[in-house]
Amino acid sequence: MPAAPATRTFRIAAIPADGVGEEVVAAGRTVLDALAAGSGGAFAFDWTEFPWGCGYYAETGRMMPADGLEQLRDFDALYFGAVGWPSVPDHISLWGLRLNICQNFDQWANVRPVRFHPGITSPLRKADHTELDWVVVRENSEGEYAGLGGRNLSGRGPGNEVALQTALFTEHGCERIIRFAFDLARQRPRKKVSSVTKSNAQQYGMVLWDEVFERVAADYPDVETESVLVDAMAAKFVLKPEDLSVVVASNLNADILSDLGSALAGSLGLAASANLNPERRFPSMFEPVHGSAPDIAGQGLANPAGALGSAALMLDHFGLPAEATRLRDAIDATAAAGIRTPDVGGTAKTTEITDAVVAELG
Ligand code: GGG
Repeated sequence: MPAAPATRTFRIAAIPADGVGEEVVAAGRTVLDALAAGSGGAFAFDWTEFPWGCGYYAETGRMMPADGLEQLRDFDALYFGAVGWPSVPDHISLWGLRLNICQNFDQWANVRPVRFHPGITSPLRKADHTELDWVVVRENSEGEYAGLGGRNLSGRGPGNEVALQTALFTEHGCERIIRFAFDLARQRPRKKVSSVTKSNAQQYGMVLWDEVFERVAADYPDVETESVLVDAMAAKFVLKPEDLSVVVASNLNADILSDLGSALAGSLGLAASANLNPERRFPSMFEPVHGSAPDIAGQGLANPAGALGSAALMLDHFGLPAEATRLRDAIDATAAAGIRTPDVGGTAKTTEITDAVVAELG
């Protein structure tokens, strides 16, 4: 009798958090469980769900428990939804949950692929643009989101307040994310890295970034490079998208550019992302780029494609690239068959997309 394949069980912490996060994480869990069920016992997922977020904040005054990081530390991965709800100031919800996890688990590389999706209209789908296929690599541990600064610095009271928001750039932080971008570019058909700063106006940290980029680039003579100011890069995203492959930028700049990129692909709802701790000392976190979308939350209208694409990135991380490709193909086939949510011109509900992707997976 042939031996049954050994089961690899991946322990995943699901943190749907707020708004549409619940709907898209549920979609991702259903699809991943369907993949596991079809794997003939080769792999399985063991889920634990954590009810943290703005609802938890209303009950406890915290976005996650004091020992929340300890509770998450030993999982193989974290699968996150979205954070933010109008009842909680955005900086409190973001720092209390998502940024708390990213920074404490040293998830310093945020990988955000941007590409055309079959059957989805993009403002860029013009005959003279061959393909849209980039990866935005976002520095995810420091820069403008280092959390440094202060309020009430003038001491002069209301109406005269002075606040300071400091961006932190370390040579180590710049070098590791830039090397990550070059290593990624080497695996892609177009071996090119575009570095983005605003070093003409921000003359300390971003000049350091530019210098590190130039030094690291010398180690990758096979990779084409360019350094572009962020305002010019925003224009280039729209006007010359075919000239890009890997785009590496600081925390804030890449946050903004990747939203622009996903809108150019057709919708923010499409964009997937991975917050990686490449050393694997801590769990990495996979989440759609979009936020909690209070305007459509709870109505079954959320596009699960970003969350499903993030699940595919998690499969890559688990060393299951063939399964990741199957999942991406199933997402694309569903959209190409006209089963699409309203943000991309359809009428389908979140659960209908989920069921159609599961059906595509066979
Ligand atoms: N799923 C992504 C999410 O919840 N984003 C909310 C947000 O405001 N993020 C800011 C950031 O990406 O740093």
